[in-house]
Amino acid sequence: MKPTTLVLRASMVVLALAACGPGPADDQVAAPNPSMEIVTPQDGDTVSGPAVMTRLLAHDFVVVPAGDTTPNSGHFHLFLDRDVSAAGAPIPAEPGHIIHLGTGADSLNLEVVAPGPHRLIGVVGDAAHVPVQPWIVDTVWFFVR
Ligand SMILES: [Cu+2]
Repeated sequence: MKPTTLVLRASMVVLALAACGPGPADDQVAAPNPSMEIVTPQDGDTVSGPAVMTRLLAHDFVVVPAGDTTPNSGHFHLFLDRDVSAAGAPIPAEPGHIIHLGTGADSLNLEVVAPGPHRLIGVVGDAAHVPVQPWIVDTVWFFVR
């Protein structure tokens, strides 16, 4: 048997084992693949102002209050018509524009949003408000009439 054939056969065995999924003796847990979703408003929505309700959804991570260091967790932040802040530094706060959902909430009523087009970016930050890396973000554009 040629060495290349051996390597190919060995990788096929590895692939076959990986495809079997967890067995009774397999205590490995799949690595989390966290993401977030801005459910409301949806991208492209036109909504009545001035108050705009936002609802957020966490996929494959735990939403906790700021300061909670549970592994694979974080809290939501909203950037309304602002670019996201730098990686590696705490997210600032700017009333009406950069908002921490530090209680672990997954919804927020933006009380005064001017008529016109808006961009809303959701970012998950860690216990110290630093954006989780790799980024957990979602962006929607919406219009307030
Ligand atoms: Cu925060």
